[in-house]
Amino acid sequence: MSEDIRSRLEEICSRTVKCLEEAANSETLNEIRVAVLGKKGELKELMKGLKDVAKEERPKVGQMVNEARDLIEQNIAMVRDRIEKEKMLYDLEHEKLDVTLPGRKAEIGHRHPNQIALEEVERIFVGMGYEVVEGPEIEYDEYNFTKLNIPADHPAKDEQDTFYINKEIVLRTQTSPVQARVMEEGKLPIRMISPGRVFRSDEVDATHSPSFHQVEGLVVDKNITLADLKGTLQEFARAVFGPETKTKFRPHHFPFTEPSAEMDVSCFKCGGKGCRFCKGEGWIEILGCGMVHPHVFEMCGIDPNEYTGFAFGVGLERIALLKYEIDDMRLLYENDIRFLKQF
Ligand code: 2U9
Repeated sequence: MSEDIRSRLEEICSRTVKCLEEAANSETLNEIRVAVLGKKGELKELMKGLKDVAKEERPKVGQMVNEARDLIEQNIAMVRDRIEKEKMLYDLEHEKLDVTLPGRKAEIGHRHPNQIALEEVERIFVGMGYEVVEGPEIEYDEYNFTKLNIPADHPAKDEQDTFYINKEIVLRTQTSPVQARVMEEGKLPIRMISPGRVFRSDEVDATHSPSFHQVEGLVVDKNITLADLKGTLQEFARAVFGPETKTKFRPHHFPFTEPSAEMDVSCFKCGGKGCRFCKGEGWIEILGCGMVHPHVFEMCGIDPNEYTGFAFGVGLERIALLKYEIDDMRLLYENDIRFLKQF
């Protein structure tokens, strides 16, 4: 019986070695390995016959099977080596790398027009000695409205205009609460701008969005007057729209400033004569401003008899739209690469 197994083993070994020699790729090699050494392979099948072998002969037969397995495994390793080398040589010969081909151009990002406008506004005010301060987008009603002298029955507090998280917490509708917090800290004088995202419950159209950006400014010191406000904002307008820019202050109303005004700049397209860009007016509205209301000072812990100050607010998108002559605000939010790559 053991002689019978020996001759079958010899036959399996010589046949397998011959097949391995002819194997041309790793798939064939694997098929051979599974057929002979696999769970249902020829050697496993042969081992099933071990039960018919006399007990004293079983160790000898077991050793013969192990030797046959070792021999086949060694041959598989040799052939795998040979196939890998052949493949490498083939690849080296056939895969050609043309080092003279031009590289692929990487897409380089662009600053968003809002970001360009913001950096310009920051540069101008930092140049005048202002600090840039940011604050939370989710605010207490108290900081967003009450401390800014906006009374409970003011229309801006309506749910139609403001996003409420709950009765006391809102998405800030302006960045003024940042200034209110700085005033409360009590370090005077103050010369600051606060840029950031604000939220109003507006429908989306070419000039409105429920989320946009503002830059607000605040100066508080002894003897600050309306002349300081006018001089500062005039300087700002000339830095943004050119040295020939004229400014005009029209009386207005804001609850947090008294007196209040809106500032127009002479149209930088027609120099003030009137054109399509300024809708024939010669002037373009840019920002709101005013002297800080004494009530606001009191609510933020500053004595209005000792200190005065001015504040202003400008929509960042408005500056970006005007500067780059973009006629629809929605373009600023869509992040279409064809639009953004122009800046
Ligand atoms: C404090 C006191 C006063 C901030 C001001 C404006 C005028 C203003 C608008 C511009 C366009 C909002 O984005 S917009 O719609 N803002 O007109 N903002 S004065 O006054 C302050 C701020 C903080 C403590």
